[in-house]
Amino acid sequence: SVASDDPKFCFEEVLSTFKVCLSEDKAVILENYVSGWRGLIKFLNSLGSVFSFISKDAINKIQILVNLLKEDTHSHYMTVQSMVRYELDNSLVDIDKRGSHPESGTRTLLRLHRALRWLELFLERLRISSEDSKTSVMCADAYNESLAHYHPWVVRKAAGLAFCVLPGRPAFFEVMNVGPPEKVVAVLGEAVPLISEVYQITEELYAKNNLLNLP
Ligand code: 1PZ
Repeated sequence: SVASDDPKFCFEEVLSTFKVCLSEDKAVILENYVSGWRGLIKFLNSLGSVFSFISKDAINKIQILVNLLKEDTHSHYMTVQSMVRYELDNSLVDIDKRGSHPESGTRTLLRLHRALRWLELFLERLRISSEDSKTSVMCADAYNESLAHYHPWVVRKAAGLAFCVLPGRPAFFEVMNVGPPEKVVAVLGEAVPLISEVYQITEELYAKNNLLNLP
C-alpha cells in the first residue's frame, strides 16, 4: 500500500519522478505523477505525526488513482489528459454537485493539483530563503496564497497549527537529505520549474474543460 512504503526519504527522488512526469508531447503521465506524490508523502511522514491528518487525506487520494491504474479501464488512465477525456466522455465525473461519482479520477486529481501549487510556492520560498527564515512562515504564506482558498475554516485552523511545529530551516534541510544547504538550494532550483510546468499543463487542461471547481 501507499502508507507502508520504505520510510527513508531523499528529496532527489521526488525530483527524479517529477522529471519523468511529462511525456514528449507534454502530457502528464499519471503513474509518474502518483510516484511523485508518494515521495512527497514519505517526506511529510518523516516530519512527524502532527502531519498525519494531512498525509492521510493525500494517501486516500493517491490510493483512488492507484486503483484506477489497476482496473480493466487502466488504458484510459495513462495520462491526465486521457483520464479527463475518458471520464468526461463517459459521464464519470460529478460536475455541479456531488452525485454518483464522488471519487472520479478527475476530481481526485484536482485536489492534489491544488496542493501542488502550494508546494511550488513553498519550495520557491524555501529556495530563496536565508538562514534565519522561518519554515512555518514560508509554509503558511504559500498555503494562504493557494490551497487555503479551497479549505473551510476548521481545516485552515488545523493546518495553521501544524505549520507552527515545522522544524526550522536547518533541520528541514536535514530531513530533505540531499546534502549541504548549497546543494539543497541547487536541487530546489531544479525542482521548482519542473513542478511548475506540470502544474501549468494540468491547470490549462482543467481550465479548458471547465473543471477547476469540481465538487
Ligand atoms: C511541509 C508541511 C506540510 C504542509 C502541507 C500543506 C497542506 C495543508 C493541507 C491540509 C489539509 C488536510 C486535510 C484534508 C482536507 C481535504 O478536505 C481537502 C479537500 O479534499 P476533499 O475533502 O474535497 O476530498 N484535501 C486537500 O486539499 C488535499 C491536501 C493534500 C495535501 C498534501 C500535502 C503534501 C505535502 C508534501 C510535503 C512536502
